Amino acid sequence: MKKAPGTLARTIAQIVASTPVDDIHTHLYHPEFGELLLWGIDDLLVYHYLVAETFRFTSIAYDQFWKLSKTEQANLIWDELFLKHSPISEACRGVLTTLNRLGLDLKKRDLKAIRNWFSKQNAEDYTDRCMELGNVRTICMTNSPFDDMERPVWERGFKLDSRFKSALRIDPLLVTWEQTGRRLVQWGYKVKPDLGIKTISEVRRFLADWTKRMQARYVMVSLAPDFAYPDDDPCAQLIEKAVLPHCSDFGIPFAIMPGVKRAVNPQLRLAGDGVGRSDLQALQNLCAGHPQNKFLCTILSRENQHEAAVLARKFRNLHIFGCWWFTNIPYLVDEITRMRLELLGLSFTPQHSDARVLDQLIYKWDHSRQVITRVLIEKYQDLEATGWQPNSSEIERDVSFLLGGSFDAFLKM
Ligand code: RAT
Ligand code: ZN
Repeated sequence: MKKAPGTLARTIAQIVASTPVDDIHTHLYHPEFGELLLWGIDDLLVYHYLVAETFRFTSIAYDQFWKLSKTEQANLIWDELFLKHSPISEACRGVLTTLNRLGLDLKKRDLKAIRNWFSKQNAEDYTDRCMELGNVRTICMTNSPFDDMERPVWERGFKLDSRFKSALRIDPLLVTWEQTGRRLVQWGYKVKPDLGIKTISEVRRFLADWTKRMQARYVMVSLAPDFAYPDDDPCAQLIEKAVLPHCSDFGIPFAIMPGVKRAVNPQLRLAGDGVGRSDLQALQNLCAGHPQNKFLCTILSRENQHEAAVLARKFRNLHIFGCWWFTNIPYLVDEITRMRLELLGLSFTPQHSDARVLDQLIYKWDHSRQVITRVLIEKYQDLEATGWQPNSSEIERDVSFLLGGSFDAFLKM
């Protein structure tokens, strides 16, 4: 029997909305981590994406802004981005989607009343609420032994809630080896600047200790656009001699995130990073030269997206994920997801939230699901036009593969 027009689209929309997602890269923490877990209206407003946007409208000196309290910064951001201009950017819209889905009244534009509502929430229950509203099943944290607030929590030990997964972040180890080597010495690892055999084995001991302590699902680094591999610099040498053997020993992927130009404008602090096009020859060399290793990759520049998807066609030890940071805007999520589906079928992970503030789970997933739905409707309609009729259990299977299953299968591969 022929389906009524619109049925397929409705089925897909309903399935995407109701399928829980495994969020594979965030900057969120379990409430056990105390102040490291950010949530609530002021943290939503001082999100570094919004800080960068605010400086486009105000002439306040950078120093003066940083001297303000969090509430004062939030007030200024609310004023400039929400009251004096319409909050059209993706990051602004995100705050509104979040508040709206929480049931707050936006018509009054009353920041005080919103703050008042948040003051009645507590971190544990609010975590459940945000995960429920975002329909998020698991949250993968970004865990750094180099973070002085985070390290003691791991050293003390705690029982991790099974909804929270961890990933070991090692930027300082690879990007600023000299300083980091000195820290490793302080922590009892016998390393020297030269990267000789003894040093490499101590770096591996460090990676093993932290992978075990965190039960890390993968090891992760963000890299500058000029990252080259192979190379003589400490970053490439450490990857080759310590990180890759470590990952293959533990059977976990190495996630590389190329394309970030750190501190393009240092006065903006966390908001001051930029983007550049990467030479993906390095990624090709990694995948081709280390077939026993698995690589996860998300790339910051739009210009690299097509080449990355083609590389994933060539190397099954490469799993492409997410529309990262500056590419997480509906316009580019649409383009990138469409292109990846056309080149890779379902063998990638379309999105991660990169949420830094718990509440952002709501909007990041709401907005991403909207785009994924739109693209999938078109793709399944194209199938239908050939006479192949996708049924709802097949669509459910596919969507759950996209929202975490494909990543899981890659981890188990
Ligand atoms: O998206 C972000 O919040 C960035 O500041 C970065 O944290 C980025 O996602 C990263 O993981 O380096
Ligand atoms: Zn991130």
